[in-house]
This record gives sequence, C-alpha cells and structure tokens, in this order.
Amino acid sequence: MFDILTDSFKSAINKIRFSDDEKALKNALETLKKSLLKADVYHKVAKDLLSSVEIDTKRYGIGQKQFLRAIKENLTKVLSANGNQGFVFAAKAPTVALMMGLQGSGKTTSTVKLAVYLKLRKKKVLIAACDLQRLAAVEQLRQLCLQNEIDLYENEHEKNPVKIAKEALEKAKEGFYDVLLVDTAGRLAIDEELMKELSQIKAALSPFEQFYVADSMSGQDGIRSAVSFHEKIGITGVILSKYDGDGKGGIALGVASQVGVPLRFVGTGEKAHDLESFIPERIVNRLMGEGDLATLAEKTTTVIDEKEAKAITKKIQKGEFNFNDFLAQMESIKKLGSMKSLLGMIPGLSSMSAQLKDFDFENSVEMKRIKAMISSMTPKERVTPSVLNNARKRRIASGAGLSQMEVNRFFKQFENAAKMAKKFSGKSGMANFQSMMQGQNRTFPR
Ligand SMILES: Nc1nc2c(ncn2[C@@H]2O[C@H](COP(=O)(O)OP(=O)(O)O)[C@@H](O)[C@H]2O)c(=O)[nH]1
Ligand SMILES: [Mg+2]
Repeated sequence: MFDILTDSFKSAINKIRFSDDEKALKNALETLKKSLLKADVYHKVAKDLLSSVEIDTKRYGIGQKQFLRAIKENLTKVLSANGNQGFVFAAKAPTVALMMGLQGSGKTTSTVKLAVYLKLRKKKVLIAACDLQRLAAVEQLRQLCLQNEIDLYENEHEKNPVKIAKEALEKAKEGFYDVLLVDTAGRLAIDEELMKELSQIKAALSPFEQFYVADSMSGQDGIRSAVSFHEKIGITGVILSKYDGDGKGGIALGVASQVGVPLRFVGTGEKAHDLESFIPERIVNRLMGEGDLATLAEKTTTVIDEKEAKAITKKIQKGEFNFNDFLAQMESIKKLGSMKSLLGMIPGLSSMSAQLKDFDFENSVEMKRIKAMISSMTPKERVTPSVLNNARKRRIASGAGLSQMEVNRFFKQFENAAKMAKKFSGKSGMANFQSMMQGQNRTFPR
C-alpha cells in the first residue's frame, strides 16, 4: 500500500550509493523531494522532513547508512504525534469511541472494521447506531453487523441520537462490553447542527477516544476538515479510509504533523477485515522496503570495492564488460554470502530467493564449468570477447572438457547478461546491482 513512497526512498538512497560528498547528498535530497511531492505529501511536511534529514545526515557524516538513518528517524518523528497508537483501552470498561467524519467518508464501514479488529482480539464489542440522518444508515449498519456477527444497539422509536447514545452506553455497561463504538451522522460539509449534535453526544458519553474518519481520496481537504473537527470538538486520532484508492499514499505522512493527533488506522478495502493499525515505527520499516535495505547497503558497500564498482559500471555502459570483469563480479558475489539471503533483502526480488532456495552458487556445477571455460581462454579472449569465433570456441570447449554446445550456450548467456547490464546501467547503482543479479540468475538457471 505504500509502494510509491517506498520507491521514492529507494531511489533517493541510491543517489548516495558510492559517494560521500555534499553534492551526492544534495542530489539525494532533490530526488527525495520530487518523489515525496509526487506521492502527494503535503509540501510543508516534505520541506520540514527534508531539512531535518539534511541536517542529521551532515551531523552523522554523509554516507548512505547515515542518510538512511536520518530518513528513518525523521520519518518516525513526522509520523508520531502526542497520543495513543493502535487501539488503546480505557482504564475502566467499556472503552467508548466516538466515530466522526463527513458523510460518505467511511465512518460506518470503519466502525464495523474496528469492531471486527477488536473481536479478533477477543474483545466484546457493541456498536451504537446514532446516525439518524440518512434513511438507510441504520439498515446499512444492521446488515454489516449481521454479516460480521457484531452486536448492535439501535432504537427505531427514538429520534434523538443523544438519547440512543446514552441507552447504548447503559447496555454496554450492563452487558460487560469491553468496547462501545458509536457511529454518528455526517454532513456533506461541516455545519453548526452537526457540530452541536456531536458535542451533545460527547457530553453524554465522555468518550475515551474520538476518532475522525477521513477519506484518503479527499486529499488535503480531508486533512483540513479533520483540523476543524479537532478545533471544534476535539479528536484523539485519525482513521484514513479508502487508502486502497487512487491516492498516492503521501497523505498519511502529513496527518500527525498537520492535525496534531496520531494517525491510528488505515482502511485498505471495502471488506470488514481491511483495516490496519498504524504504528509509526512499524510503518517506517515498511516504507523503507520490505527487505532490509540498510543491511543490504552495509553488505554491498563493505564487500564490493567502491572504486571497482564504479569502474565496472563505466565498462558496462561502454559495452566493454568482459570475462575478467565477469569473474571479478562472481568473486564479489561469492564474498557476499549466499545469493538467496542477498536477494531476500532486495525488495521486489525476494520472490527470486525462494526459487534459489537450494541453489549453492559457489559449488554449483555451472559455476565450476564457467570457471573452467574462462581459464581456457587466452588473455586476449578474456578482454575482448568479440574475437571469439567458432574455432576458438572449439578450442575452449576441449580445454574445459565440455561439449561445444555447452560452451555456445554459455557465450549466449554472457552476451545477454552484458546486454542486460548495459541496458540498466543508465539508472542508479542499485538498479545496476539488481540487473547484475538478474543477469546472473539468467546465466545460471537451475
Ligand atoms: N475501497 C474502500 N472503500 C471504502 C473504504 N471505507 C469505506 N469504503 C466505502 O465508502 C463508502 C462510504 O462508506 P460509509 O462507511 O457508508 O461512509 P459514512 O457515510 O461515513 O458512514 C461505502 O461504499 C464503503 O464501502 C475503504 O477503506 N476502502
Ligand atoms: Mg454511515
């Protein structure tokens, strides 16, 4: 759900891959800025985040690891606000949560989702039907509660939502419920009457939580109305609904700093189970990619010599990648440890690591054959693969004790790998690295 943001961070981090000067940092920050704005992060939030990241990276000493650390720490800060995280229970049951928001924002759906979320955690939950504005509102809630086996308090004969709220609280106490969720009416825009009704319900129940449900698709408008609900009634947390929609995800980054209360839950679909708690530390780890980019950066920068990596990138770009480079790359990869653990750390490539589960790169027959073939080549052949004609290939085959078909296949694969590498080398270091991996994987299918 955070794909776009995750990609932004990755591309920014790549900018600083093999450099440690201010120019590389400026570059990385510029990339980060562009991608944050593209992901719809509020401009002021992006600006503040970038300046803290810059200050901290400089303080830590410019480098990829330091940059990553600065992003992680400052993102966590941006996502955190004073207040609860996840669902928090009052000291004395029932924990009463008021659900507020504009019409169509997803209040009713989110109420049921929260109930399901809590029920899965073995809590006894009651929902109060206090939206009497729309004719079908109670019926919608009735259906949803029925489908998900959630207890509902409603009163068809009562026209006053404040009274229903009070009755529901009584029932929740008598029935020893852990949580009472109060679904309320919304309007198309904030109005006096709506605010008055909510204030009265609030006064009657003294809710422990006041959740504001904002539609992600409404973007900054949604945030603005959250701010005004916070000013007029007070909210303790935001639930962002429809996060699975067209939005680019950036809106989640601004909630805490713009509204001043934590983002607590994110709705990710129409179904009752599509709700995720939003815990800043956990989200930051996900934003930085499912795989562990930090660990990967550590491994690659320590093992692949930076100068060597730069030289190889240049060669690949010029189409001069030869068998000596190929051998050197294989040695580097060997030093990196098992291929599969490495692939598992690259987001997007982790599925490949499963395929390679039983593949022992270093001791593979394929690897041994390739080494035998390369050692049967003359120095000139290694540096200039283009001189390899059929006669030479035949000589190499017999030198390596392989059939000519096997040798031909290897050369084809080498050519493809070099082509692939060239194709991707225009992009950043990480892309080079990934394409190199893909090339390797193609070269040694098993
Ligand atoms: N895709 C998607 N649809 C949602 C989500 N939350 C709510 N909806 C849909 O948005 C519409 C309005 O939701 P509803 O809960 O009735 O809004 P309310 O007027 O605030 O109570 C319904 O069609 C819901 O199915 C969500 O997280 N993802
Ligand atoms: Mg509703």
